[in-house]
Amino acid sequence: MSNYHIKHLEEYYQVYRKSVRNPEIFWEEIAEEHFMWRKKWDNVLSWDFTKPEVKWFEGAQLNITENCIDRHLHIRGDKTAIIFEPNNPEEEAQHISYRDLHDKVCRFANVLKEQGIQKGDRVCIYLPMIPELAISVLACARIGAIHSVVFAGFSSSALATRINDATCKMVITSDGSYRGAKTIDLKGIVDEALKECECVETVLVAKRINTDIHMETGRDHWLQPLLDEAYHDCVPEVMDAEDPLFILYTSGSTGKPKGMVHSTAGYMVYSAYTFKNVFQYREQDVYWCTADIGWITGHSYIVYGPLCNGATTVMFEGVPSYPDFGRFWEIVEKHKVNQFYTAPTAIRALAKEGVEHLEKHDLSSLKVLGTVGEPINEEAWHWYDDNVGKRKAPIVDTWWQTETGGIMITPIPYATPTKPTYATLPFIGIQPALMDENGNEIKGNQVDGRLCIKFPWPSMARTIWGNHQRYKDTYFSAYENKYFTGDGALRDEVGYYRITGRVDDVIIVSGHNLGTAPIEDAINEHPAVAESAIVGFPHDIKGNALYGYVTLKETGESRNQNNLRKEINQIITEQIGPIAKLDKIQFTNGLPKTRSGKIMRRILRKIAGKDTSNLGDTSTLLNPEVVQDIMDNAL
Ligand code: 7RM
Repeated sequence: MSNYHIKHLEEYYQVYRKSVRNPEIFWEEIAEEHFMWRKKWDNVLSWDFTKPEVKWFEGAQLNITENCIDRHLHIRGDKTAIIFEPNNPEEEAQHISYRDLHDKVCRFANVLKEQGIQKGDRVCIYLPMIPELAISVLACARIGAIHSVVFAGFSSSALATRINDATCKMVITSDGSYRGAKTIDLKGIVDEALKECECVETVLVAKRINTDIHMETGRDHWLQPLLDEAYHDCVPEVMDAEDPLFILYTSGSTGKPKGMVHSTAGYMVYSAYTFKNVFQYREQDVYWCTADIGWITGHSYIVYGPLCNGATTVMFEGVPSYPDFGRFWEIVEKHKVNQFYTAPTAIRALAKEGVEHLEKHDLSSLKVLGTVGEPINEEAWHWYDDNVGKRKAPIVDTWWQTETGGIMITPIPYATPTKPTYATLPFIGIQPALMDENGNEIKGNQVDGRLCIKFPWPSMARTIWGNHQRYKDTYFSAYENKYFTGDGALRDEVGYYRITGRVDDVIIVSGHNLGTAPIEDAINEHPAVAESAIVGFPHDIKGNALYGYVTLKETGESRNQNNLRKEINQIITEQIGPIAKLDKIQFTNGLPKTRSGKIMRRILRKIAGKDTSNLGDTSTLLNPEVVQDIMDNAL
């Protein structure tokens, strides 16, 4: 039996029991046998959820890029590490071997050093899905700089907030990006953001679309000439196990985005171990995750997890609909993809286009299909199973979060029998708990509650950058001695988990987490707006879409409502990004509020979802008359 590679259900149960009964012995063995350490740990785990403080492999020293690259060189130096598939199918794919990757990461790391970046400095990476993105992430890790990747769909103002929060010294970007038939002026967005960022000293610019762009003298440098000049080897910085590896921002239900901080050793061990098992990766396989590296899924399951296992990982620059809806299947056929990992929203969008695109391609290489990001509905699950996997490739519905660093609840393919819409069983070492309203754990099966985790796992985020108190308040205060996920879940008669969705004011739209508060703040900046409330409502493709209730100031002038709607979405696009635009905007005379002034979102959610047969208890409403009015004018 191998604890590192689980292949059967009995093995899963055995290893699971071991990992829970004796977590320290279990994780020590995994860490010892499958990774490269400069120095071993003094202590496997110390933890205290009341502070909260968690340390894994304390005293150990390592560099994660040595694990992701160097250690593979003598056994698989010529093996392809990254397949880059460009936006335009006419452009040739690139195959970057482990040896090439070593060269590229080392050169980039040397450029960072020459530009004054040192261990512990924060570097913001704002790049499209081109090889420079993965390479710059690894180059930071090589020298111990903390990367903060910002998804290149975020607006200049969202980018500025994130750069300032982490006081980044450098931004790495490109002249522009391709997205389907469109090009986007990324450098222009960076220039706009940097008007508000005093901390940034240097901007490195990769060439992608070859447009003529502004280069600020003294601040901006083209990347390629610096890489050409740089030395091709770079001694990895020796890092402590608990040194921060990266910051990644995620939306909260209130306030500014939270910079989740991940540490080095625990993150490495858990992302690699989950990758191996959840995707049943074998040496010759080609693995493809369609996420963007700007999200945690890309960090853990395009870059770190796969490379740590010496895998071949595909990086796709484009979108599922360009040049047509057959693009994903064309790529699967072209690169003979064995494991394919995507989001339910993409599956629904593709299902809507019918099966004719699928039928044109040979998908027989597929062995495992994955989903992540939001609950998958039954229909999408079956479409995926029947048409993509032809009922031969198990679907792993993987539940996890930016905060958890790695997959937490998931089937192990070919071991765990799958069940549509169920993420099924906790991964090795994960101890979930369902909690009731009174803070008690609900034991037994066929129950539902709020999902918590009651024991630390190696890749949990260690803090929120610059705000440990908020980390404690958000995740460790709702339930004593437990990590609270913000999700609701049910456990069926055999102990399988089904995630039912967020129980807070985070709305997941097309797999992207959006907090209602920042969107409302953006809308309220419109001079005609008095106040607003955002809720989610069910949407065929996006899962949820946003419905905004907006009360206007009494300015006396009557404005064209459609123009106002456009202006409101324009402000949202500028402040957050197009992903946060509202599908529906209803102008209201007021918002339903409790006596303490809290907006009753429950009611607004029901109206938006056209589910008004029972609005629940409305006795605490201060202004019940607005409810009827809102219902009468609902969109
Ligand atoms: C990996 C990622 C986290 C939130 C999480 C859930 C939802 C993610 C699933 C899911 C149902 C799933 N990180 N979520 N995976 N819900 N089934 N398989 O998505 O930080 O961006 O989002 O996403 O609500 O709390 S994330």
